[in-house]
Parts: sequence; C-alpha cells; structure tokens
Amino acid sequence: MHKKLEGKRVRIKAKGKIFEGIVMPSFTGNFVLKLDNGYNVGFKEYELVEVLEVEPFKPQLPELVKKEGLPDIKIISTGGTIASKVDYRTGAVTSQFTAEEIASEVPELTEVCNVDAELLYNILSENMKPDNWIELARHVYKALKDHEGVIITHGTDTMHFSAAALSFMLSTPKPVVFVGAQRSSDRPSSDAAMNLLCAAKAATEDIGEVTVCMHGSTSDDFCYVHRGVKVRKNHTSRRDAFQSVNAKPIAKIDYPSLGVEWLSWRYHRGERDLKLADRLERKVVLIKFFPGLSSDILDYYHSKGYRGFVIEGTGLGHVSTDWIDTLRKVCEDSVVVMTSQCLWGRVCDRVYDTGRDILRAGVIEGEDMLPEVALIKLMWLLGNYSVKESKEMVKRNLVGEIEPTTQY
Ligand code: DAS
Repeated sequence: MHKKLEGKRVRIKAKGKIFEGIVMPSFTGNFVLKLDNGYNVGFKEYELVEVLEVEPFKPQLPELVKKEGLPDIKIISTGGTIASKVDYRTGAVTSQFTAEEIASEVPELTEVCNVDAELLYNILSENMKPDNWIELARHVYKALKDHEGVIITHGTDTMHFSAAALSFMLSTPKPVVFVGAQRSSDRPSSDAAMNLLCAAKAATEDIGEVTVCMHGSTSDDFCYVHRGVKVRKNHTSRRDAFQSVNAKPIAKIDYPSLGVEWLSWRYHRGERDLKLADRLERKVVLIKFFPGLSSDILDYYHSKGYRGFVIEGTGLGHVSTDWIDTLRKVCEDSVVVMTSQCLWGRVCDRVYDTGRDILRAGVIEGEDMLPEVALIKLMWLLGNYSVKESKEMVKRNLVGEIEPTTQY
C-alpha cells in the first residue's frame, strides 16, 4: 500500500493523533511521512484518513539577464549529489540542470558571472567511464572557445579521476573547475550552494588549468581550489573530503566574501593554448599490491593485451621479491609504473634491495604521483604515444602531476 501512496499528500490517524504530510519511500517497512516541518516520521501502524490532491509545484525561476562586464561562464552538468534535490512533494530525488534552476538555488551566482548551463549526463559518478571523460573533454573544449571559464558539476566519488583525465586531455588557457557536493541541496548541512558559488569565483579568476573546488574545512568558511592532478577524495562523508596530496591547494576562496588567497604556483590565464588530445588507451590497469598477492595478476592482464601497468606498491614503492621475474618479462614490451599506497611522499626504489631489483627489472618510479593519476596519465600517454615514448614521458612532469621536490 505504501508504494502506491509514495509522493502523495495524505492525512493519517496514528497514535491517537492526526498527521498530514507526503508519503516518502521507505526501506524499513514502516510508513514514512515527511511532515510540513521537513522531518520524516515513521509509523508501524496507521489508518489512512484521506489522500489529498495537491497542485504540481512549479518553482518560480528567475529570468536570467546577462550583466555587462560580468564574465560568461558555462556550467556543464554531469549529475551527482550536487545536481540533485529531494522533491518534498514526491520524495523523489529530482535533478536541477538548467541555468535558471541552478541560479534559482544560488541567486548570488548571477553577481559573480553570467551563466548558461548544459546537461551532459545525469549519472552518479561511480558510473562514469573513460568514454564519458572523452565526451566531457570535447564539450569543455567547445565551451572554452566562447566562455571565460567552465564549471563542471559532478558526483564526488570519482571527480578526481575525471579532473585528472581532463587535465591530460585538455590544455586550457582558462579555468575549468570541477565541483560537487557531499550533501544534497535539500539538507540543512548542504555544501552544494557554497561549493558552486566558490567554483564560479574560481572560474572567473586568473587560473589556466583544470581544478577541483570543494569545502576546505567542515565549516562554511572557505573552499579550496585544488590542481586536478594533485587532489583526491579522502573521506566518505566529510564536506572537506577533498585534499591536495603532495601539493598545496592552488587557492583558498573565503566564504561568503569570495576573497581569493593564492597558496601555490598555478598556470595563469592565457599561459597555455587551447588544445584537445582526447585519445585514451583502455588497456591500462592499476593493481594495489598486498602481502601474498600473486604476480599471476600481471600475467593475466599481459595475456589480455594490456601494455600499461600502474602498481600501488608498499612504502617507498615495493612489491614482493617473488614478483621480480614476472616484472622483468612484462617490462620488455609494457610500461610499468610504481606508485605508493602511502599516497603522501615520493617513491624511491633506490634505498632497499627490493627496490633496486624492481628498477633493474625495468619498472619506472612514479615520483610523487597519486596512483589513480598515474593510471590516467598512462592511459593518455599510450593513447597518444608508443610504449617507448610513454616510458620516457611518464616520469616527466607534464601538467603539474609531479612536483620537482617533496615538500610534504
Ligand atoms: N554517488 C556519489 C557520486 O555521484 C554522490 C555524490 O557524492 O555526488 O559520486
């Protein structure tokens, strides 16, 4: 019965009282009602008094008028929590994409820039694939030709993968800013509006690279702008889940003043030309080593035609010494890059015997690259260069993914 009533406004009798609200989806078997005060109440027993008919809610959307002197920014939506809100009437998670809908949620946006919006996908980011990265890169490339910056709203789970992918595929003279939310806009603790506003500010600033803009602390006091190849989601739920790793954030944007404090080096606006190199080799694999893992996994992927391997090794970049023979064989016709599951610090295989044997087998040190960034860099290199050229280029810094020295 609950299912049929979901989304409807009803009046029920329970615990000797009358309650009115919207029937919400329930996963507990209880009957869940969202009351007008926004709280959900569950009932094991109830008596349906009546189903109330309500007019479909039509939000008043603002008329977006371009303001002279404000930069034109494109918002490309791909989905995720930031693009969603619970529709109280129906309990469904609806998505908001048009510029008008976004601007109606964050009216301050129109004080920072002129926005036009495009819906590319409506997917949660765990479902993003390399084909989506390529299509997204092409849409951003096109938008950069007639906008001063591009904002990409994206799910948080794999946002740093997408940001890294566009960092290698797209050379940009203007800001490209990925932004997500850990809490949807219907919740009091939502970070969506603040993240989006700070991202819009970043998209109008003197930045010429792909970045990620998210909360810098658990409070609503500032956001960080992170380099797209030095950032990672490091917490399942905190609003400051995104951290720069082995680098400082590029900038701190104060909220609500939107004051900008530069924290580290950056590509400046106009420093690089607009270029797109959108081929990616899919047969590249990231393997997290753990004690007892057999090197058969290398043989398996090699037999399937993979010629790109990133290993997330232990400590300074190690795997079990019984991997050495297989590594030597695979390195003959493949690129094998060693990164560290410590994430912080730099791989150095010249300290211990194991590391020296790994280097002699032909494995390449991944410096201070994050494992997933090395994976995407190798997908891009092997999509555009030979194995031999990729072996040379993977250890060189291309877009800021490798810092010259280890500061952290
Ligand atoms: N599932 C998450 C995603 O789409 C929701 C979010 O965090 O945006 O990445």
